Amino acid sequence: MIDTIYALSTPPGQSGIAVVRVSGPKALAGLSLLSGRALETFSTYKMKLVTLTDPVSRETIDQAMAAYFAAPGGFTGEGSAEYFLHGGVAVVDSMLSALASIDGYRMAEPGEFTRRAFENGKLDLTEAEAVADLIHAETSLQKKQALDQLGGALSKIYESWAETLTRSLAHIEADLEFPDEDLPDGVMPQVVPKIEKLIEEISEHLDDNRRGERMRDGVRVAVIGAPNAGKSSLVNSLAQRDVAIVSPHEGTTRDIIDVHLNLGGYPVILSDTAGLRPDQIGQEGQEGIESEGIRRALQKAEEADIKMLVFDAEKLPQLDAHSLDLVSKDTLIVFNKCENLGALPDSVRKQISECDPIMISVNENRGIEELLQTIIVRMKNIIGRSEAPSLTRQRHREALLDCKNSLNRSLNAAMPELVAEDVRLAVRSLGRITGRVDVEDLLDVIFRDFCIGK
Ligand SMILES: Nc1nc2c(ncn2[C@@H]2O[C@H](COP(=O)(O)OP(=O)(O)OP(=O)(O)O)[C@@H](O)[C@H]2O)c(=O)[nH]1
Ligand SMILES: [Mg+2]
Repeated sequence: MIDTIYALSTPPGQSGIAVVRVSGPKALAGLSLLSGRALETFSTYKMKLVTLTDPVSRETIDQAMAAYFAAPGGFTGEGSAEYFLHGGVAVVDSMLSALASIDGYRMAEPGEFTRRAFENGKLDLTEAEAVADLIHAETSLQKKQALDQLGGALSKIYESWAETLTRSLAHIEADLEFPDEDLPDGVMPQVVPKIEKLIEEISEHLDDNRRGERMRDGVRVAVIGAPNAGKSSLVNSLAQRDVAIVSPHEGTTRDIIDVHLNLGGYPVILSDTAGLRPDQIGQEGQEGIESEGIRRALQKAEEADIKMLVFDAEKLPQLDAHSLDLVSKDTLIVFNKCENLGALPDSVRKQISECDPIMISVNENRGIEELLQTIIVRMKNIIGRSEAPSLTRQRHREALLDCKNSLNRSLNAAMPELVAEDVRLAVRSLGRITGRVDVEDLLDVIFRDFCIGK
């Protein structure tokens, strides 16, 4: 018999209400046992005020609201109960220990409720992943992406592709078995254009600048530049809190400091880095720490979606040579400490001619809003252009690439039997994204990322 699982679904600690969730064949029996009421008292989707009593110690646990969802309703698709308790530590503890004492009950693993919903066909895999994304969403746009995916936006695309392929496969197989005299060339002339069109659609879907993944994980913005240019000051100003140490000494920041921000609905990981000081690179001892910091800064710059290069306006017309080496046409150039600067000298403009620099003064809070808007516009260019649903995980990308490879192979296959085999493999790859085909090996990996109680 399947275990009945339970877990606290709200965060541990004090709260107004704590929700404990139970799912499995004994959900209703447990509700009846703890409340001392007959099974028939409870009807599906109805809340009831109950007094819960520990079946072993006979101590009162709490006066609580309880709801029952008969299978196949509710989230998991199996019988389930939810208890809305007073959110105190002792109440929750005694509830969990009472549940543990019931025969056939055990604590749920992370993500196990959602896993059961998947296994009972309530959600496909992309929708189950969207549940985790929705819980982790920190910005409005992340939330929108997760809700769209939960609503089946991705499933619909992959299922329609799988359906097109399955239909083509049926035609090929029918022709292999019962060749049609009226079609001397077989069905391939009809099937090939369909496969070609699908390859094109999959390529377009894949060529999305990793939009969905960036929206899920955050756009990476690295703040780099010479020591003392005011990078940490700028990061603190954008984060609106003191995350990094600021000092008049060069080489204050040694390690990377990542801050997660919400800029205009876009999730951003802003990284403060060590000032680039070429004479420190390759140094040993104390200086070696700075040297390592610089190495990490350069690596961060390399990996970033947006490179923000900060120059010290007080040093003009001198431009830090090491920073200049990192300028490309996509670099976002910022001059800080501009409170006393009129205009940029022509010689300086020439050196950064491809870029449109932004003049700011962190100390006087000038130009920060313009800088913010510029960052947001750049992020829109990177991830926000299209309304089409976008894949959100590397796993989706790999399966789509497999699918595309099989389809490309099918176009060059020597015999219709081999075409059929490749198309069958392509359908399987799509099925692995939504979980329609054997994905047992994937499940542990996917549901491990969930929290307990979901
Ligand atoms: N005049 C002026 N000084 C500033 C401004 N912004 C920062 N500073 C000062 O510049 C100095 C260096 O600032 P930091 O933010 O520590 O510079 P950093 O680029 O992070 O330096 P490192 O971590 O050493 O690479 C501090 O004394 C700041 O107070 C500004 O807009 N105007
Ligand atoms: Mg710093």
